Amino acid sequence: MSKDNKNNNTFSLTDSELKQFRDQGWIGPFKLLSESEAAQLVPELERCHAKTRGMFYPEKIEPGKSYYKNTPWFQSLHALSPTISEIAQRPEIVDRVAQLMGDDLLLWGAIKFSQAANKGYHWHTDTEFDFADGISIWLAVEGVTPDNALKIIPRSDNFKPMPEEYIGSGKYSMEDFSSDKLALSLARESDPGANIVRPPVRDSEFFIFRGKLWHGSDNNTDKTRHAMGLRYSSTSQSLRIPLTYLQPMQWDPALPPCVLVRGKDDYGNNNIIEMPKVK
Ligand SMILES: O=C(O)CCC(=O)C(=O)O
Repeated sequence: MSKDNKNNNTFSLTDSELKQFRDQGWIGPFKLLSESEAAQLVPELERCHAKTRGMFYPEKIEPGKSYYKNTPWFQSLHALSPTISEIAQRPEIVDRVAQLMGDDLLLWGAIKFSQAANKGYHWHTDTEFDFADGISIWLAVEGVTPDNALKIIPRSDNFKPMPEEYIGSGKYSMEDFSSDKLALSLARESDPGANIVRPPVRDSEFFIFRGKLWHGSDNNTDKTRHAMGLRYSSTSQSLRIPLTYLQPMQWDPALPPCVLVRGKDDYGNNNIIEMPKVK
């Protein structure tokens, strides 16, 4: 299976962007959507997310059972919507991601991240990226300003222990990790120069970050804000649906739907689907 390689990317990264990504693990913001596309994306994310069970980790995992045979994974909205799939394959994203990860690329995650007023998501890393190298995109869709965008800790992808290891050991709870102060003080045990950064994205713009960076969110406004997360990996990786978010990991027997967005698949490790067509 192959898709046209595009060696002369329209959206080339500058030397300083490449250096920032190498040194800090993130770059952006970059413009993606028009105002009307952003407005139409919110109901589309809601419509597709409603077809999933939402964020779900079974309390007791039955060996061999697939929890995703009949219900789509909440991270697979690209497989449910031609609109979402098309946005996730735009050259504004794929040209840049290909420069960071090579030309044989899969899109394997599209997620709705909505946070109501004064809500957020505790500091964490995405466990999927312990087992598959990859890149995340955070696209601001509605109600996002540089003051309530996703927070990251640059360079933290190799910091140990990770939040999940602290939580798994029982030393801290998820609620404890809502605190910037705690996350930063633990990150500084790995790197005394660590800091929290909010990439200055506004609606319709995205930033790119290494999948394993520590990140968290808080929406300190009185309105819901909407974002979309996208995930990309090289075709050499083996992508799986986690049934847990703490070690030891367990995986669903069903493979996540992936779209080949650039290049070819020489590995056959993944469940590659045809892109849903825009009607
Ligand atoms: O936007 C949020 O609130 C959470 C985002 C997130 O966890 C992610 O991008 O992986």
